[in-house]
Amino acid sequence: MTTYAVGDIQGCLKPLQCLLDEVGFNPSCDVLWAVGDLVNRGPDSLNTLRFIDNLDNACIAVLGNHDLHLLATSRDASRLRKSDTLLPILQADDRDRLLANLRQRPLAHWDARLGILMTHAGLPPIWSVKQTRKRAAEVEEVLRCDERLPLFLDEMYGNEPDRWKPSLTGIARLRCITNYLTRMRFCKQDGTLDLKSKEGVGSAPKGFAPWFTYPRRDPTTQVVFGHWAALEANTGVPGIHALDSGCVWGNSMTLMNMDTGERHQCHCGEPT
Ligand SMILES: [Mn+2]
Repeated sequence: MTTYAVGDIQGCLKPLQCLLDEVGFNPSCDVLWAVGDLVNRGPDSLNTLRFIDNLDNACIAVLGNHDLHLLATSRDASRLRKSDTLLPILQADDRDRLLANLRQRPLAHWDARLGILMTHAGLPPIWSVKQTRKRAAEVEEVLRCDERLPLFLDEMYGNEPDRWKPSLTGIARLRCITNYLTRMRFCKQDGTLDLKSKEGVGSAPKGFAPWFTYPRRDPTTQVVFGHWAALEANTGVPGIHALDSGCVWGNSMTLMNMDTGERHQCHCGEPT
């Protein structure tokens, strides 16, 4: 049994299948982790979602900001933006099943055997792994609750509050947790988020730094994450594994063997 992790797929099904073929992925004994943003911007989000669902227990995917955006557009299609490529999912015969399965997925996945935490954006330096899992579970509970989901989807957008406080309540608390786990890139030592800058580590606003450059609460814990294509799948920090290599932007997709650390890249999605 081998555990693999793949970066942001964003509807790029062909490179994903190419990588799985390359390593001889066997769903009856191997496991694929996906760091979230399964869908959007890329060419085939609908079949990507079907493919991931069909892997069943052989795939563990955490939710990214684009996956949450899909859930929000399914409630109100006027939220679709010009650059979104989500319409085929919303119009598919099996949309209800696909969206119901997506809602069940976690925001954080912890593997005690490997000592690795996976979230879409990373591990907030102000939180321990235990706190991160607990706070992720607060949002997961709402995603799975028919009564509470609509309000969350209506109110989840926004950059405020930009700093975690344990005293936060209600929708502000849920939005803040969601932003840390699905949108974080740069933050301050006290956890204050900057959610506007998207470029590489050199583009940090004054007083901010990439989240992974701060000492972490659990130094022996490894982290695997995506979301930040400008890092080109490299943080320079041992044990902090960035996997988004910007496949959807015409670059390669990255698959990592989490047991050996070996990385594979597929260039078949690149324009020829
Ligand atoms: Mn993302």
